[in-house]
Amino acid sequence: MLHFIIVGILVIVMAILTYLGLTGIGLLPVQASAQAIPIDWMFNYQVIAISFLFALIVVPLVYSLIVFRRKKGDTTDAEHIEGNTTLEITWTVIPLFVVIVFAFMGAKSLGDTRRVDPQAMVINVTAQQFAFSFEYPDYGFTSKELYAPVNKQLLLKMTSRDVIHSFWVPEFRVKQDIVPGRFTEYRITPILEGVYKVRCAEVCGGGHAGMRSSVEIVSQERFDNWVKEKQAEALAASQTPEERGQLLATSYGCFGCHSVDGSLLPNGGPSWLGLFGSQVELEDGSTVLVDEAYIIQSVMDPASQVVKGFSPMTFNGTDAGLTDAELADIIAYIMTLK
Ligand code: HEC
Ligand SMILES: [Cu+2]
Repeated sequence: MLHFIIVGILVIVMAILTYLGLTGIGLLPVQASAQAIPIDWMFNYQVIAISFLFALIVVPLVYSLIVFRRKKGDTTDAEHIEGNTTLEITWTVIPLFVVIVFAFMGAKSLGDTRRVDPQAMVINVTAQQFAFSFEYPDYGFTSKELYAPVNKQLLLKMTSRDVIHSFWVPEFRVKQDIVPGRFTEYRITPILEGVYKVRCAEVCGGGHAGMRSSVEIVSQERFDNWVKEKQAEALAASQTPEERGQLLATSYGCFGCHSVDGSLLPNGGPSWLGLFGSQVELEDGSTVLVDEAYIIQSVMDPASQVVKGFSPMTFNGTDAGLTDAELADIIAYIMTLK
């Protein structure tokens, strides 16, 4: 009886130490999603069960090895035991009960992680060897990284162009396969701002290890700004240089001083109509051909060349921070004004 009491105490101590050890080493990264909470809750009870079972097996084993070791010279047989019905019923019923309880807990946590928010923001995810891309159908652009506002459910509709991949952000806990020819859904509600990483969790070829994308969870305000930036980028990419040039000329205020219909604006400069390729007379009496080099010099260093009959242009491209690419677009636009 004394042995049972000692082993019982040792099992409890060992179970507690194992549990503290397992939780102390930080098995899990931060909880960055609402779904991580029920999953970690469930996981915690499993760690408790694991610690107890570990102690229940290892402690009696080691105790027996040490305490009941065969004495020197003792060659007698051990006692023969013919089964114990009470013990067998006990060790069948208790685990059965534990497994049923865990099944209920599992169903509950699964239900919590799958909870649907009808307001969820849809993002279409396409995986291919070896990258993810994220399309935002509500905003009309595609991004290489996943950017999302905090505290808002995301519904990722995922598909693959080639083989099976898997979407896994450890901080979100939930993992979902991405299968070609099929759409799989992944719901997540980020609750912690930060930069995480999605990694492919299904060996998908030679570049599998490098198949990662950044996942950035930000405030709603920063997300809105990012959307605006991305939309502007998408718009610029879909425009011709002439279209961009016209918009740039508007935003830099060129049209306050230059017309495009041949008229002269008060206190302005020459009209841009028919400007490109024409000959202009400068203040010093010389004549120059209007080509790209001349326009660049006129805008970036206005004092160097002043058109006869006009006061020098007060707009200075260099001071205004006009870039070479922007000026090239403006020139492309001026060239269309014939
Ligand atoms: C504040 C009024 C003003 C603004 C704004 C302005 N300009 Fe001018 N621009 C002038 C005047 C005045 C001249 C004529 C005197 C000169 O050549 O310096 C001129 C001349 C020019 C010329 C030479 C034209 C020719 O006939 O040879 C070019 C090219 C030009 N501007 C481009 C631009 C561009 C591009 C912008 C916008 C990024 C711009 N300007 C904004 C007033 C302006
Ligand atoms: Cu992959």
